[in-house]
Amino acid sequence: MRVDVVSIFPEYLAPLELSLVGKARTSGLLDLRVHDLRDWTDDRHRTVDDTPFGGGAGMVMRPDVWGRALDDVLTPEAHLLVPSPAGAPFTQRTAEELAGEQHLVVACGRYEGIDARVAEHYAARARVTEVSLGDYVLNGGEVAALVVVEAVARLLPGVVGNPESLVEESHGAAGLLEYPVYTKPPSWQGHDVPDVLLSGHHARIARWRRDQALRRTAVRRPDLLEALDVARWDRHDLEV
Ligand code: 6GU
Repeated sequence: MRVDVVSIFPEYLAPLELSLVGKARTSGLLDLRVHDLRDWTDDRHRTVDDTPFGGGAGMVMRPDVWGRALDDVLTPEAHLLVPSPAGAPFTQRTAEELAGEQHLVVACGRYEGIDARVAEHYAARARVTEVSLGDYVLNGGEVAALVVVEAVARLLPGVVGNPESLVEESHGAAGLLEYPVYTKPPSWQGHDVPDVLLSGHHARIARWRRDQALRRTAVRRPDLLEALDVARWDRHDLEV
């Protein structure tokens, strides 16, 4: 997969050289290129923003600068992602869909955002999706670019060593939060690992994990439980 990230702070994307994503790049599974938006400015001050029409606080990123950048970076296959607190929620489902793309371009806005004509203009030429990480405000799209690239890259074949790690996780196929996990030592600071996990009883362990996942989800994310397919519940799920 090819990914281009355009930002006025390309150094913000440095963590993508580390860990699994870094390895995916050096092994050739991920062709990730980070660009400085100011390379497409044409004035001495390398200006990327201006005051908003209609008034108000803050600055808006200029469409002409973004236009030159995106004309250079977009390919006919590209899917353009624009991080924004006003975007559609970025979920595991979004990551799964994007993992099937050949080319992603992430346009990181700063200030009050990018002139709205940019998304409108490129929607005629490419798929354009505005994505939000959640209901809070960040200073710009760079952190979202980190999130999107990591969430998508780990779904590419060969990036995660053991593909089984991908199936049983929070927000995975079951639609539940993950159950709690434990390792050695069996007793630490007076806290003991639940006996069932030391029992070697695989069916009981699976039952316990399912119950824990359900309880956690009911307490922390009741919205996820409501969205669950009732047909996939079993009799034991409904016991208290
Ligand atoms: Cl994608 N961008 C910004 N600036 N703020 C956000 C966000 C994105 N998602 C949540 N808050």
